[in-house]
Amino acid sequence: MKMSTEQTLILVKPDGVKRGLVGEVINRIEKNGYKVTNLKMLTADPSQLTQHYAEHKGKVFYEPLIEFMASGPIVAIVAQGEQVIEGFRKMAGATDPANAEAGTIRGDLAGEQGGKVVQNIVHGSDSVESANREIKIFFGN
Ligand code: IDP
Ligand code: MG
Repeated sequence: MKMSTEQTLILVKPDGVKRGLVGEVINRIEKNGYKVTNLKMLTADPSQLTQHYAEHKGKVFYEPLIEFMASGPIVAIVAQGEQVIEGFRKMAGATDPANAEAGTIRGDLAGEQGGKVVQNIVHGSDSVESANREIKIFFGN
């Protein structure tokens, strides 16, 4: 089996912070055997968000997404572990909370948000390249 210790960028989005789910998200990260190696609360500035979500520019949900992500404090977390990138995305569940399975963060905790896909509690990097790029955006070099 291929071993690879990775780092990923996790964001607890403004809905997660407002609803008091920071501890719950961190607890799930640690319970799954991953290590938190960096952590901070911030209100993201527009340049961080446009860089972070550059791949979505032009999509219908892009503007609402940027606006939502700037609407309140977020918590940025670097987590490390064996295949943590894919592992955390499995823990997060499907992008649309309505499709997210029970046992996932979005399935368990974002189900009651009235079909607002944008408010799905967490972000997790989707590849090694994305993780490196996104960690720089929120934690610098
Ligand atoms: P991911 O967060 O599961 O990787 P992406 O497709 O990268 O999903 O989308 C980034 C974020 O944009 C999502 O987490 C969600 O907040 C928002 N989003 C994605 N698709 C939609 C949509 O169809 N409507 C509203 N918001 C969306
Ligand atoms: Mg994504």
